Amino acid sequence: MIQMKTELPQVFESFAEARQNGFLAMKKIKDSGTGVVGQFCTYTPQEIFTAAGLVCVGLCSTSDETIPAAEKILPSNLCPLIKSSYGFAITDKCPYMYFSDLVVGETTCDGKVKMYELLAKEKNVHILELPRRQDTLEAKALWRAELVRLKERVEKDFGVTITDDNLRDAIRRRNVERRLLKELYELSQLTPPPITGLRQLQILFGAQFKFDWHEKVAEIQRAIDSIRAAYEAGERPVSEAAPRILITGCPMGGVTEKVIKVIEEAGAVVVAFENCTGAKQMDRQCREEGDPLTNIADHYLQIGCSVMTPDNNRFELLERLCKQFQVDGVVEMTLQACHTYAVEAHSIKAFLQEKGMPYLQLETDYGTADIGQLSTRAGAFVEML
Ligand code: BJ8
Repeated sequence: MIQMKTELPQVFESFAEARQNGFLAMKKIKDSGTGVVGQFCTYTPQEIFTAAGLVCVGLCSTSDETIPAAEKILPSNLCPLIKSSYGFAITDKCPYMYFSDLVVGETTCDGKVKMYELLAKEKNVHILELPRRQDTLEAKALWRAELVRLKERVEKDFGVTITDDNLRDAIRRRNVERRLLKELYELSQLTPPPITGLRQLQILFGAQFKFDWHEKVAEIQRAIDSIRAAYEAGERPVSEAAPRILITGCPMGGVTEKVIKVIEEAGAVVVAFENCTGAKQMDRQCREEGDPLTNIADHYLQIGCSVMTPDNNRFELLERLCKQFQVDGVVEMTLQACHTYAVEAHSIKAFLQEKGMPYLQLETDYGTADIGQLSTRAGAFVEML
């Protein structure tokens, strides 16, 4: 087991603490009269809400607490992320969902799209039509038009006007966050890395529940400084011999931290996250010069995800991160019944094997019953690296 000794500044709370503290902050935001937008997906262009003076919060749920309630309506053989998120909406158990004045979803996977139709009976929902192609002029034009439609909806619902200057400022702010979070996770390029994968995930996951931009960037900067200082002072929380793992696949956080735990308990260390909790969001900067809405549209449309066809950007990022972080093996986490990631896993495996990169796919759900089995498979994988 890898020991973590580095003293952690505030942004390094546990998942539960990060969400809990975020709830309190969200209550204050609502009390102050600020509007809140809930989002489910990395394709959601946060800059539009920031430009409108709104706060946006991630609604993807990460526990099985509300799945039984959701299964009264949704089929049980559906992705746990969808069931859990819907369950939190209908039971009012997620304060973020409860406080959201507008919920934005995209036409990503079929399960989410149909869930949003049901959610629209409970909440004020706006659906963005996300193209499945990233490289055609038609797809780019459709996506930009969808962002115009979203901007107009936000202006109408919240009684605000969003100017180009507002959008430019929002891009600049979000770029600062991306740059800092990237700087933070790139610390794990070091050998040995200065933090465990679990800690890295906690930072990346926790950062989304910091709603004051100035406080958030200051906290991330403090985190970077303290990790660097501890490392320079000789702290080595991870063994130099620990095999270096990259995580890809479905979004992670909350209960799925079990996947990181079994890998690190087997003696390896997770150095990079290619998935939506990690590099996928932070790797690129949004262009700041030129038409801001076109820049935002172009930026988000290029995110690699298995809902795209072809999904070249995911493969490109994966290959680049493997080299950059000197990865010894890739673990893909797929959630049960996530067809797009499960089918694409075949191509990812072939792609990596061609490059001589060991690969393991772990399918899981939001329960804890499979921890023993995950542990056995992760242990065998780490042993052969
Ligand atoms: S950009 S990964 S957040 S779509 S809900 S696809 S797990 S069956 S979350 Fe996603 Fe946006 Fe892509 Fe990221 Fe599968 Fe479940 Fe669908 Fe899911």
